[in-house]
Amino acid sequence: MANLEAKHPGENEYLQAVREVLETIETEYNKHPEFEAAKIVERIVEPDRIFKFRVVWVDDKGKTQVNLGYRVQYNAALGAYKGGLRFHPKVNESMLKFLGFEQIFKNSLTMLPLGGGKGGADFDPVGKSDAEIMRFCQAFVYELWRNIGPDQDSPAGDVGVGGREIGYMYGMYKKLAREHSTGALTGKSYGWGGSLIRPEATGFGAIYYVERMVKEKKDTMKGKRIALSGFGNVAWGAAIKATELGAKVVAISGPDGVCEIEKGITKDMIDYMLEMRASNRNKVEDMATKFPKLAKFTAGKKAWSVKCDIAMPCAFQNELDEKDAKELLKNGVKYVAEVSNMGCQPGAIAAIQKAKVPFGPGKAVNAGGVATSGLEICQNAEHRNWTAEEVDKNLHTIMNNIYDMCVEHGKEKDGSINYVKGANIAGFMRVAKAMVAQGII
Ligand code: 2IT
Repeated sequence: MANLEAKHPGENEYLQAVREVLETIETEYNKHPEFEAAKIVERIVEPDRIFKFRVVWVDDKGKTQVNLGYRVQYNAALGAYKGGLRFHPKVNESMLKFLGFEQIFKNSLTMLPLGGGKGGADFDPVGKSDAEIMRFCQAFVYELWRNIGPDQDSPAGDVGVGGREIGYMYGMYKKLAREHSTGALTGKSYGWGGSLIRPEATGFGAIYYVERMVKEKKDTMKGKRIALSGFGNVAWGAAIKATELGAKVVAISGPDGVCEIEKGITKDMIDYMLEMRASNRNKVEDMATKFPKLAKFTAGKKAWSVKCDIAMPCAFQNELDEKDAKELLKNGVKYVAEVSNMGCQPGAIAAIQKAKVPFGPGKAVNAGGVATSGLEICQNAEHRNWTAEEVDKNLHTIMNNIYDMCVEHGKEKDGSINYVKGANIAGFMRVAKAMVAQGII
């Protein structure tokens, strides 16, 4: 860590993600002299390569705009690079390196042949018109297309990139590459290469994992109060499945504040989340404006201020801090599951674990998204569409398997389960063994 800090000063998100993994795998790692001999840790913490490029486009007023685009190809021991694209004004190399690093282990946990990667741009979709989004996406792919492909690197969505953006990028990719029906990008819409259930997959997978955490305590999802942060694709999928299982989503949030939904979110409200995202306004207050009798908006508050049994950060890294964790614990939270990548700060995780409240880490809980991207690539390769039931069944099996691996590697002497340690060790071992077997490259 000292070497890395000296080499990459100020890359805080990246250093945070690496530290968490190294701390939890250390004991297990030291049992394997072959890892040390092949310098697996020193190799795995550095990306294979990073593409960094200028993206130039013209806005609706005819003005030239310049952004920075990136693709971090992190580790290909298990397969072609795979991971989302994030469009957000705060995107920088450190953020994408942390996300790419996490993606290696997450993809490993799915047991699919997926390497780790991530990318994006410092482009802010908030307030942009549809035409501006299209021009930006086209300009982004114009630069990146030679470095992606189903057997090379397959991007998908992340914060700020959903079905619409993938559509524009895929259209441009096909035009340039003259390739069709490919898994060069995933998260495509159904009908032209997309997989059913991919939009729901991150949220569904997260709830499948949480259901196992709840069952582990001989408890039930029925009637549980769930607080979700955000109102994007991930929170949307989680809200659908949680409601289906009889739980009550009592809070969603946005950068502007929180909407408290005392009676639990309804189907109409879940559907409206999609419109809120498509509007590019990024305001959760819109839910309370549309459903004034059901949702109460409070400006400046987080979802964690609402009393809940299960807290699920679904928005952005480091969104839940130690103070939030203490507030949740004071209000009797029973389970915390990170759905955003690195959604909880280290102090928050420590406080939750110290209180013996089960804590599920993002790289395990949210792996259903990339897993279903992997299933989309399978469908593209065999020129076939699976039914929603087939995809969902595969997703559920993968999430159960991930849960089992986390328990196997995370069981402590006192019988409690350290899901963070379990996920990191299980994810790491598969990659490390593959790297040793494939030689010094
Ligand atoms: O963080 C993630 O796993 C994603 N944004 C999805 C990546 C993917 O390739 O589906």
